[in-house]
Amino acid sequence: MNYLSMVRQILLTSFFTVPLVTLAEEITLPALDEIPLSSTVEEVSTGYVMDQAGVPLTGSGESLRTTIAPDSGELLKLIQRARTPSADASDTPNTVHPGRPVSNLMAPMSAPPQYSFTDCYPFALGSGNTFNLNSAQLTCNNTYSATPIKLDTVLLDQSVGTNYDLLVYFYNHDTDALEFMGGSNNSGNADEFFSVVMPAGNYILYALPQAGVAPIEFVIGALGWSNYDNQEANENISQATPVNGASSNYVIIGNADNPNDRDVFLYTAAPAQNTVHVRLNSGVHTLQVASGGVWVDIGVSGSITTLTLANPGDSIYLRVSPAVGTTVNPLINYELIMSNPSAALLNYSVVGDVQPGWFAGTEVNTDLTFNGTVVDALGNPVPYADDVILVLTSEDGVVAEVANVDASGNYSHTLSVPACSGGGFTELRWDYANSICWEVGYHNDPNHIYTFGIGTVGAEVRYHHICNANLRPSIPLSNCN
Ligand SMILES: [Ca+2]
Ligand SMILES: [Ca+2]
Ligand SMILES: [Ca+2]
Repeated sequence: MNYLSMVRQILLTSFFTVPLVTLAEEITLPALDEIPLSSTVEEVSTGYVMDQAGVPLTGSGESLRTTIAPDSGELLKLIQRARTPSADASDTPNTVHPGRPVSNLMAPMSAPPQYSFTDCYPFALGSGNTFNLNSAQLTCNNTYSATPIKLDTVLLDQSVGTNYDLLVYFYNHDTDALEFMGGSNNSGNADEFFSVVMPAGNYILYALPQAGVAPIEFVIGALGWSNYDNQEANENISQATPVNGASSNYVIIGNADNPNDRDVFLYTAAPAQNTVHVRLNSGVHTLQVASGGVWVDIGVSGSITTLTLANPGDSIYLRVSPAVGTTVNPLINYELIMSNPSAALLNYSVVGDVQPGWFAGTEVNTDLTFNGTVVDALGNPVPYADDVILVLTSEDGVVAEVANVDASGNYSHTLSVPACSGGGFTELRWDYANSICWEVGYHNDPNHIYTFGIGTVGAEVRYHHICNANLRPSIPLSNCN
């Protein structure tokens, strides 16, 4: 299909927030036939997610089927500029200067060349092109970035009866290939949004007509962001980053690269798992879960929330957004944990602070240290598990603490034993390491108990509380016991 023959009248107004650099070379793009669309919006389950008490999580948030809402200042500015044209470029933006050198001195030395494209209308990042057409026809739009960016593309304000879709391509300056990056194909005249991380270079945005009755009006344009995290782009459920509870547990470090940024994750539970532990650490981000067709806020930052799925192996969408009322700073990271529950402790040890090997059993003066790794039912480490309970008892009371578990599921946590008080008794103990006899003073009950486990579960184990020890070098091994 040669779409050029379809062009009858185009009234184009292009708005530049920064001047376009000199165009070094004009490229003729290949004809577009049967363009693949891969960005259909997924239908999310309308099932409910339950909290720990089994109560469905519900809220009055926005519907899941909307993509990013144009609610940021940046997008609103873009739309506003497009709505209030100040000049009429009248189909003349493609001035060709073959052979002229690139003069983009602001770009790094390694920046790819910037091109113009035959019958393609340029726009600067942060702006867009406004079209008013007499017939439904494909329009080509191009822009450029000297560095890799996350590109937020939009196709907005389609007139009644118009249905255009948005297609985004990267022009590969090394291979001359036009690489399809994705797009958006909402029905009717609904706005189209598509975000994608782009290499440095030239970007082509097509507005592809599906229906239209003159006058056909719409705006197409893009914003660019440099401070994106390695999870991008994942702005909505159709672009969700997949994570699989059967494979691993997750600690995601991310940021909000702009006020529109939404980081959406599709978590699929392992086949036998019907609970998911989630935790967001951040003072400037909000965590939500899709439940019953809306986004529902989850809990307090820094604490684990247990979500109960309707069925084992179900999938849920989780979304991190800039918190309402905060100023977006891409340099402030959040930490999102998604994991199976704790199921077992591996490689554990309990170590007293009396040199091991001196005496029989676990002997403690003031400190007892618990070590180990928390794993889920599949044997994967559970990051930041909050349910490893350590308990010890003595005549002076019970000490119970929750172990501090790190991102790798490991813990090394020391409990302080209540100091010796009241009565006691002494025994002679041979120190095999140093071949010498000690007179050891024990707390009056020699059989103190420690337990450890997940939740309150734990085997009872004895330890011996040493209050003091004095050398008795004159007593031989035969008498030292
Ligand atoms: Ca559409
Ligand atoms: Ca992000
Ligand atoms: Ca995102």
